[in-house]
Amino acid sequence: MAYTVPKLKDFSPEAVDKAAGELLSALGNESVSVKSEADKKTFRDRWLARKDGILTQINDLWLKAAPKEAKREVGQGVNKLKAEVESKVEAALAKSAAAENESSVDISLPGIRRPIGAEHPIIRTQNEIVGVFKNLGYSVAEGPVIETDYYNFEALNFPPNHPARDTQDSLFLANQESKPRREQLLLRTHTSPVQIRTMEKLTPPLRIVIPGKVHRNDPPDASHSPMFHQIEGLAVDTNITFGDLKGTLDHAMKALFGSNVKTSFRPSFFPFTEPSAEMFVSCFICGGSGKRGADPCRPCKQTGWIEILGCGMVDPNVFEFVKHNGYDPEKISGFAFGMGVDRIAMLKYGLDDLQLFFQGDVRFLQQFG
Ligand code: 2NL
Repeated sequence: MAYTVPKLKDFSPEAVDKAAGELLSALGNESVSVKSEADKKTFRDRWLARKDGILTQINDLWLKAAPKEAKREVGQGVNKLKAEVESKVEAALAKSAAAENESSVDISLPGIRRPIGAEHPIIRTQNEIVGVFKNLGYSVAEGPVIETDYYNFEALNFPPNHPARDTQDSLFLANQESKPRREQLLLRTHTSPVQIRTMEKLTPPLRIVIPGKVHRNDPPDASHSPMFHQIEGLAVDTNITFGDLKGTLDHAMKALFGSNVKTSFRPSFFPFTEPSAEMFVSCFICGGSGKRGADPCRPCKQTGWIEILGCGMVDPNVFEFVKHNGYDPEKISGFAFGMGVDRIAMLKYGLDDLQLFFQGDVRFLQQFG
């Protein structure tokens, strides 16, 4: 119930004091809920308005109504009470003004700029390559960057003493010596472990591409980095042939570098494919001539050809590790390929220093916005 000023029957100092106490306590309660500008006006008018505000009512109901002999003392009490009410109302109004300032926004301040970044040129190149294979119906698979020796080497047909298994070439995690070799952890040196992991999960036919970060123990220079990016692909089905490999990769290179590039395959070796090949594309800088005007073409070293990826038919020894999931090398076959995204991005953007990608210099990166 809202407080109303009572009429007094007893005008003794004690009775006036008691009524004053009740009035101040009502004022205290009401001042808590004063928040908005409208609240403030209502609150101020209720207590201080000259016409019928509570202070005016005190004057009428307590002072003017007091009998002659009590007037002096009631007057003193009422004056003291008026002063108190005025100062409490002012304090309540000031307090709610301060709270309002805290929560309000100063729209004259400059805004916070949140510049939109750009796709890193390596990721952009990666997405373009992955996109070409997606259009052919390939799925995208990803996997862990920290791998076991088993997935990174053993299941990929690397012999036990292959140099890549040495710490000279691969980055192993510390304190692994007590574990059996196949459980030892290292930073994956290629994305191939994800192919094995995917074949363990999905039965053939399978068509996947795997983009991701890989690590090797190489000191950084203009063409090396201990961290770089790879995209590998794998197609497994009945009757997959080297002709399928050539047709697929020839199409992919034309989609990436233009329909007039030519492709060429030269014999090579990888532990996980047999036969294996390196694929070259005719130089899309000089058009295959080896020359730029009178100058030698640098990206292809005047040969007219650029080595772009490694590939081959999946070695039956690799399928043996996932034979239990439908990959019987007597029944199915497959091709696989792997390419370095960073090197392709360098060729695409005409860079001669790989390190530019990793230094985070905005003057370099802004050119790709
Ligand atoms: C390169 C060569 C290659 C593969 C990667 C692969 C994976 C499995 C089985 C067979 Cl599970 N092969 N991957 C095959 C040939 C070449 O990469 O120069 N990469 C940068």
